Amino acid sequence: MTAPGPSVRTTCPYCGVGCGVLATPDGRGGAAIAGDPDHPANRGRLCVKGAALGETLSMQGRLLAPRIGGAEATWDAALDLIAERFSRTIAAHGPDAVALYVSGQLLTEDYYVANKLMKGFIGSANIDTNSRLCMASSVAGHRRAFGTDTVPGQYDDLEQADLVVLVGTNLAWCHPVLYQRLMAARAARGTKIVVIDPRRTATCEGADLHLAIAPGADAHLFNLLLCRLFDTGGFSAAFLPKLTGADAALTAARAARAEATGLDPADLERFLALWAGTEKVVTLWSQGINQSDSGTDKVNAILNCHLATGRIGRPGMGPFSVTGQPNAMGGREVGGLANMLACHLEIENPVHRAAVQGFWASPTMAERPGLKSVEMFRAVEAGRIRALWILHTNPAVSMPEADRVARAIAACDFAVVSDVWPDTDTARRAHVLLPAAAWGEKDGTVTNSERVISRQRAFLAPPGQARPDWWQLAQVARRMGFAGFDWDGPAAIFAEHAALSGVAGALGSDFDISGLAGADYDGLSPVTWPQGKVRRRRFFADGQFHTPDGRGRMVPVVARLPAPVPEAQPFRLNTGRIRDQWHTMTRTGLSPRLAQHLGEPYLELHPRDAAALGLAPAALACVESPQGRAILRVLVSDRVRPGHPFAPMHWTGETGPTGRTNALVPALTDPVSGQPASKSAAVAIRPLAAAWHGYAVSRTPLRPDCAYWATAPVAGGHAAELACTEAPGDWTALATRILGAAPDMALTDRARGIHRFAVLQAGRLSAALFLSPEPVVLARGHLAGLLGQSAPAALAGRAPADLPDPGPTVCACLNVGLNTLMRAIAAGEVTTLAEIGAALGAGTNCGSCRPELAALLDLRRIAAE
Ligand SMILES: Nc1nc2c(c(=O)[nH]1)N[C@H]1C(S)=C(S)[C@@H](COP(=O)(O)OP(=O)(O)OC[C@H]3O[C@@H](n4cnc5c(=O)[nH]c(N)nc54)[C@H](O)[C@@H]3O)O[C@H]1N2
Ligand SMILES: Nc1nc2c(c(=O)[nH]1)N[C@H]1C(S)=C(S)[C@@H](COP(=O)(O)OP(=O)(O)OC[C@H]3O[C@@H](n4cnc5c(=O)[nH]c(N)nc54)[C@H](O)[C@@H]3O)O[C@H]1N2
Ligand code: SF4
Ligand SMILES: [Mo]
Repeated sequence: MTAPGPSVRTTCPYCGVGCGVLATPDGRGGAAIAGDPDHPANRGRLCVKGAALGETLSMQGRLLAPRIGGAEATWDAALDLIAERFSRTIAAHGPDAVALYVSGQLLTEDYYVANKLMKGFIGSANIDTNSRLCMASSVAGHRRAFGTDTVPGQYDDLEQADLVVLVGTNLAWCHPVLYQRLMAARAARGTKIVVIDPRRTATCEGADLHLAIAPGADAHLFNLLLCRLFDTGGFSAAFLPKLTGADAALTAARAARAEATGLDPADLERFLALWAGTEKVVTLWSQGINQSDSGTDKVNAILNCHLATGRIGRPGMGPFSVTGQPNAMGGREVGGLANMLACHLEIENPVHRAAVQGFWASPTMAERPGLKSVEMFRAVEAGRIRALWILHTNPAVSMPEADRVARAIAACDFAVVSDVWPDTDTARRAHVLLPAAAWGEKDGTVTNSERVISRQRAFLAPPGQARPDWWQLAQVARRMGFAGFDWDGPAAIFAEHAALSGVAGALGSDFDISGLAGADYDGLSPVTWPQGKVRRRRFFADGQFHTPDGRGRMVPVVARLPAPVPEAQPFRLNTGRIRDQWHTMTRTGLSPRLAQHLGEPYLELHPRDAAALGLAPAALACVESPQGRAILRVLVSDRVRPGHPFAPMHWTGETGPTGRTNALVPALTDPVSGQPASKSAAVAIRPLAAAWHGYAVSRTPLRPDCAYWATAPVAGGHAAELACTEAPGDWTALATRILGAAPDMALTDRARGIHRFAVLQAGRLSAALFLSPEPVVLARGHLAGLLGQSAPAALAGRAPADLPDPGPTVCACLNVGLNTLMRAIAAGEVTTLAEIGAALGAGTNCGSCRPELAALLDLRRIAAE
């Protein structure tokens, strides 16, 4: 254990904003977390997830040693076995019979080693990454337009712009600190903000205009914009000579239809006029554009507008694809996608291949792109890939057709998983499990959305035998007999990567950080690339692109709409993120504070759909597609469009086995990028005929194995929501099974069909269960708070009269609940954000909940009108 120490400067392990964090170890395995005031991304700010990092450093349940076939093993035994099985498979079936599936959360150094091993030494490009599910369409769009995968701009462009268009992005929840910077700029200089999203998200609270676009119609919208720009003389006479393809792009754009966007003509007109009439415009997007079966075309439809007007690479203007994961950008730099090489070089280019092979002094070099993630897991299923190593990602949850992917992993001849937990849905299916050092225990670098490279630094010792991912990969490479994998630490790997980027820079690559090859790695301050012969903050204002003729390419985009939903699955399911959870919840899922915001897998459904389906608020819906099935809690809300419900992607076999959204999502991919369309699964919805609903709390983990269940951490224990379609013969036996112990107290209200049970230990409440024929209404926070208390009054299930139920948490930092806020608003005690902050504290710390607070005030205002 590390002694209480001085603060360590590191970088947040969550989103691509890449905030600097100051971590101060407490000497007991934990650390105090604060924003780094000197980091250029956040200047001391953190969002609620970043602020709660200290609560997620738990060691409980960590994978502490390698496991082979479920039994603990030594590192030597595990690494020898992997090397032997990989070598044997390659000898018998060729290099394409093995694969690595990696992650945009790996550090650049880990990623570099994985890519070098696979492409240069195994000689296959069967290395793909979860960035395929995330950024692939933007990468492909950038490469088509710019000749290279380059994000032209910087975060301060958002602060200098007069118009910021947020398309297919819920920035307020997914890139909260960047959103706060934008809101501050708006307050200071009146930036106009347009949000384009079929849903009315929290991001819309700070917008001047929300375009609730028909799902998938974005290319129509931006093609209409391109036409408007041309027709009003908006194409730049100075910039057009630097481009090719303008005529073809315009011709294709002429086919766009205003009706396809589903927008009110006046709103559409307002948007077109605003964009056309504002020089300083940033168009920022993420998964609402990328995750589509025509995502690459949508990206190019946006890029075309910025290219045609020359609004690119100058302060306050440009197209901006924000990365999701903390090192999605670093992964693109090392060439971690199956169709890239290294340092933005191209795998199909023989000169590029020869240069990289020469630098690596490697025996071979992959000559063609490898399998992209969906194809990769299909090849695993078909037995064409016989040895698979998954690092730092949880595809059994996050891939489309997730049930099928889970089965493929389980059936693979030899599956290795490197993770920090042994029980993830993916790890549970592996033959060999390798314990990885987690955030805070390892060193390396990450690159954020604006191309700033920052250090992650260790401030805790890795537990047990956990080792960093780069070390695991290098050890296997050495045991396979490969030279060039004997680094003594991440600094040496970074230096090699930087040196290789110099070779790439000489071949014309924009990614050149050779100036950092000899840098003081330990002391490295956040730095923007490129850092080679060229050093600059923005790209392309000069009209110099990385295409063969040096000109930027406008790509003709024929706007398509997603295929209509079939009659049998009449709803189009949109999926995505919630404010306080990260992906498959393996870290954020540990924090009671973060579980309070939205604690259960849910289906956001328009009131009209809910009424037609006979689904009341808080009922359970059974959602089905040809791929699979999920049961979700109904949240009735007019924030979604009719026919287009939304469900979060986060719940897993561990936290809510029937709430796994990707069980429903088909593996429909973009033909150019291979990125799956994760936002438009055709589904059928019907009410789940639940015989009873339940709510349980327990000091020990709950795995109740009911038709529907989902767990969440609470202070001092665990909670679970439950439901079943059949009434049990014996309620006490049911309670015993769910709580893992026979109840000491039981209370039955036969008239209402309500059963209450409590398990006591030494007179203190150790578990409780409420069962009811209707969704359980009780003060959950109050009940969970009684765990460990000597008050069996818990069975009342109601907060005492002098202690009003605060309701679901809105402000997670200061723990202010919805009921508390609504009471104060209804009483007229607070009428503005500032007054809420002053009276209740809500919204005054990280600010992530400010859009929701503003929405509550709006509700009140609308009700009063
Ligand atoms: N809290 C939190 N933050 C995160 C993450 C997390 O797990 N939790 N993950 C990080 C990662 S890896 C990523 S990639 C980013 C993702 O960040 P975002 O892309 O902002 O997040 P999503 O919720 O996936 O989707 C964004 C929006 O796209 C909208 N959308 C769906 N279909 C369409 C469409 O056809 N057109 C348009 N215009 N919009 C559409 C959805 O309604 C949704 O609001 O977030 C990062 N930040
Ligand atoms: N339906 C739907 N599906 C989606 C999306 C969507 O919007 N809708 N979004 C997609 C996107 S954009 C993304 S990025 C993916 C994300 O999906 P995943 O990458 O699958 O999700 P994570 O939960 O981030 O998985 C990270 C894993 O790494 C483990 N881990 C943590 N630290 C370490 C470490 O240091 N080393 C190692 N080896 N392991 C570690 C964690 O415990 C966890 O199991 O999901 C995609 N799937
Ligand atoms: S915005 Fe929040 S999650 Fe993203 S890097 Fe910053 S603190 Fe971390
Ligand atoms: Mo992502």
